[in-house]
Amino acid sequence: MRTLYGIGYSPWTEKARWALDHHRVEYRYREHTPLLGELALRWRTPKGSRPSVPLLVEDDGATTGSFAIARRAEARGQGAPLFPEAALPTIQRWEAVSDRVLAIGRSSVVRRMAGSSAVQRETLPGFIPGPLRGVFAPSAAMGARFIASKHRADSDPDAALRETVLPALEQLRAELHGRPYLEGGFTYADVTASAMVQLVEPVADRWLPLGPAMRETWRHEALTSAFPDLVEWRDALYAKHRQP
Ligand SMILES: N[C@@H](CCC(=O)N[C@@H](CS)C(=O)NCC(=O)O)C(=O)O
Repeated sequence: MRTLYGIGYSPWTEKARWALDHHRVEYRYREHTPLLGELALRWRTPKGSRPSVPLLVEDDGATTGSFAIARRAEARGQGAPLFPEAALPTIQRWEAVSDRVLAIGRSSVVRRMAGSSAVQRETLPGFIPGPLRGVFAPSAAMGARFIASKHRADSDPDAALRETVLPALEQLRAELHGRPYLEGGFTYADVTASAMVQLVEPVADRWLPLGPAMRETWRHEALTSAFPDLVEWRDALYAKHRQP
């Protein structure tokens, strides 16, 4: 059975799931637990690739990275293409920006996670029963620190937000210019660019469920006030193109 390993709150995992669902590719989803799941992740990752999720494991091999998984979904699945030839330069440009912005988001989230036992409890694996979640919360904090060191988290995520995220969102606003799509129709450029809006205001639980503490951790009040149009754009994309 085709299996996608991911992290439920990660926008990279969401990009891969969106593409797989768009192309109606069947798969089962398995949650990856940072640190605890590292050995299994390394074992499943193809030689020469960096072990990270999302990771798609199929009978004939494994694909790592949201972009490669989305392309694989397009090759395997059905429905309107997300990677039309003419849109490739736009898609690749926004993919690079999105990857950098999401890395800053991860740095910011893992830093906040390390100091919040509420977020730590929410991100523990589901099999840990309610009364024990407080006891196990520090293991989630260790997982967050592990991610920070493995992915070399920005030492000053707030500065990176100002210097990189803000201009990226302004650029997105300018390029959209009030239109529903970055290209003539819905493409992966919209999927990858809209993932950045998760740092502004996480999308509703209906699409990507988050615990209340994790939701607050992603959200940036100043960005929410500055970019309501991008939140509206992202929500309209989800309403039209994302199956719950
Ligand atoms: N460029 C990659 C980035 C993937 C990535 O950074 N994944 C992180 C998400 S936090 C991860 O795997 N973290 C868990 C771990 O490394 O154990 C993509 O598009 O999928």
